[in-house]
Parts: sequence; structure tokens; C-alpha cells
Amino acid sequence: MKYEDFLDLEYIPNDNDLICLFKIKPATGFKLEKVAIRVAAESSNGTWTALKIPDHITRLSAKVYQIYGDYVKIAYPNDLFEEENMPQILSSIAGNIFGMKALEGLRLIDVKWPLNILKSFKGPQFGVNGIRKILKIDKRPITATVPKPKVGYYAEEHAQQGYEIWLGGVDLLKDDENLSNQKFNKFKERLELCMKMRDKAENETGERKSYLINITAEVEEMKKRAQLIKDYGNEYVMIDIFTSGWASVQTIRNVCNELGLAIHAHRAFHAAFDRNPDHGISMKVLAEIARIQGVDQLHIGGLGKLAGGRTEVKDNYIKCYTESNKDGFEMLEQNWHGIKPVFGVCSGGLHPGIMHRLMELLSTDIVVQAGGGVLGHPGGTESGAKALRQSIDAYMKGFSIMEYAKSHQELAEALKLWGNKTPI
Ligand code: CAP
Ligand code: MG
Repeated sequence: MKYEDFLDLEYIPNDNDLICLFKIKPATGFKLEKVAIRVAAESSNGTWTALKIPDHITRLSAKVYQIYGDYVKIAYPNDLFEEENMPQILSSIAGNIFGMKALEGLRLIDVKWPLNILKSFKGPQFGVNGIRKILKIDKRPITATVPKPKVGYYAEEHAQQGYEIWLGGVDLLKDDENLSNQKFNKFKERLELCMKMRDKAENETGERKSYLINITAEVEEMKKRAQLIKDYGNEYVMIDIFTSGWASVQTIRNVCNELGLAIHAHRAFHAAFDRNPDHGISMKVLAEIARIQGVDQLHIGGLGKLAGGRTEVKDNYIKCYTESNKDGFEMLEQNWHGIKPVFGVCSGGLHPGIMHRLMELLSTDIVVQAGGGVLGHPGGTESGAKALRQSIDAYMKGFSIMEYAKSHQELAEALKLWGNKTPI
């Protein structure tokens, strides 16, 4: 076995192969083709020197089969991977290769997943339609709000903010990504108080309300928190999937299957490895894995204060929501074989003045989250929640927000403060 064995530009992949699209920036003095072969070797079963081996082992060798510009397509034999084992799959296609000295930059742009691997995981329990049934919301975007400042409120204050957020018309109260079970706001106390406020708000509004409470912790502790959530009658868990890790996500997905709980996936940490366009792994791939693992809602970017432009947000949405997509620029075709669509969650510096842009870009089958864009409203939390709902209602009824603001004071006040500018 030697490096050259990992190149076959005549090879035509079959449906069982897992395909990776990489963008490669060779280190100085290295040719792209040579580096591509090393990537295929190192990510399947080759190494830096020639080896005398039994012939049968080459059946697990990846093949570089297409090179165009900086882009390389590599086909991986299905047997290289263990079904239902995402850590092992990523240790192959997204492991050592990122540290190879022969390259200056390596980006895993997209993956085409074979059917047996897709189906070896649970996939979303509820997905878009299931969530809509839980919340009894048939068409418009689902709204969510994080009490800001992101951490600091005592449990009672948090629950009070939740009450005002729900009363103003927002559907989901959401913990921030770094709120868990700190001394100043214990998980069980927060859950108990928020559930009381949720019932109150449901009675007063006649609308379903729910709570994205953050269970992120060591996995045994997360299992206990999920059980508590079930005991208190809430419908969701929230988990920071990238700081928790795929193995934990898979465990919690299994637990949520037993408990009948939906999973809201926060993506904090993603930008550590998906932001550099020349290195790391794209959010498209991360979104695909989250859908395969079976989250019901996933943050996909929001054209607001955080990095990620229109194309990136749209591509993430396509990977979360569509039944299949065709080959495209930096996009491999993928048939999801009936795996449920996941709600893309748009967030990050959003406020009533810019919500319509997301619905125009994506669809109304999204979750929109505004924290500062509700809590920072001049009229206070409940008015901020009203303004958020009014901006959604305007779009659903075919009005411009300026038009709708003429008869909706809270929206008018939000537009006066924030206009239609995207905060940085
Ligand atoms: C937004 C947010 C979200 C980020 C996540 C925050 O708050 O709660 O965690 O938007 O980014 O902590 O910044 P604001 P993404 O609504 O006050 O901006 O959704 O892109 O993963
Ligand atoms: Mg946050």
C-alpha cells in the first residue's frame, strides 16, 4: 500500500460510498493532487510510508476521484464506518487530516451520507410538523426569546421575565447557552417556577407556550435533568450540542425518545471550527449530522450580529429542511429518505425591524429568536414580545412593517429605536 493507491480519477462512486467534498490549500512546495491523496489515505487506512499488507485491506481505502480547482471529491467505502457511531465516522473524515503539515488549509465542505448510515441513527422525533402540532401553530414562524442579560437573573426573576415574554405573545422561553445550574439560578427551581408561569400565561393567552430549558452538563446529569423536565410537564430539552459532543447528543436523543421530549440544539462553539472559509468543517455538515442524530430545532444563523451570510444561512436551511437537494456549488446532492425536516432557528442580533428578511430568504417554517430584540424594547419585556409577534403578523398578513406599525404601537416603538438595521 502506497499513497498513489488512493487516487483513481476513473472511479465512479456507488450509492453505498460516503462522499466528502474538500477544499484544499496545499502547503508551500506541495502539489494539490499529492496532498489530496494524503488526505484520502490518512482519513481512511493509509499512512506516510509504503506498507506490505494482505490485499484484502485495500477494500477499505478511500479514493480521490475528482479534482477541480481547489476542490477534491473523495469516495469512502461503506465498510470503513461503524453504523450508529458518529464519533468514529468523524474521527475518519474529520480527524487527523486537519493537522497534516502537507496542507495549509483543509475544509470539509459537504458530505453525501449513504442510506444505511443515515438510517442507523434515530433522526428527529418530531421535526417541523411534530413541533407545529405540539405548539398548535400551523403556518407562521415559531417565536422564542432569551431573557437578557444572558445570565444573572435569580430563578424567580427569570420566571417573571418568562411570564412577560409569553404574555406578550412569544411562544418559547429559551435559556441562554451558558445558563445551566449555577448558584444564582438552580435548574430545578427555575424549571418549577417557569412551569407555573407557563401555565399562567397559557391560561391568560389561550396559546400553547413552552420552555427551551438548557440541560447542558455531563451526560448522566443531563439524563436526570431531562427526566425532571418530563416530570414537570415541559415539552423540550435544550442542549449545547457542540460543547456537549455527539456521543452525549446521541444518548440524550435516546432518552428523549423514551420521554417524548423535543430537542432544541444550540450551536455555541461551532464558529471555532466552521468560520474560517479555508479550514475546518462547514456548518452544512454540522447541520446534516444534527439532523441525522435527531435534533428537532437547530440554530442555523440569522443575518444578524454573528458571522454567516445569506448563502450560508440558506444552505444550512436546505440541509435542515428539504427532503433532498441536488449537487451545487459547495453542495453535494443528498436524499434524506424520509428523515424528518428540522426547524432552522434564526437568531443573533434579531429584532422586529429585520425579521421579514429571514422569512423572505428562507420561508415561514423557521424559529426566530430575539433576546436583546425583545428585552431591549423601550416599553419593557411584554411590549418587546408584542412587537416581535406584530412583526411576524405583519408579514403573514402581507403588510410592510412600516404599514403595520401605524396601527401597532409596540412595533412602532421598536422601529423607532432599531429601525431596519442589522446590529453588528
Ligand atoms: C442571541 C443569542 C444566541 C446567538 C446564537 C446570544 O441573543 O442568545 O445564543 O444568537 O447564535 O447569546 O447571542 P440576541 P446562532 O437575540 O440578544 O442577539 O443562533 O447564530 O447560533
Ligand atoms: Mg445565546
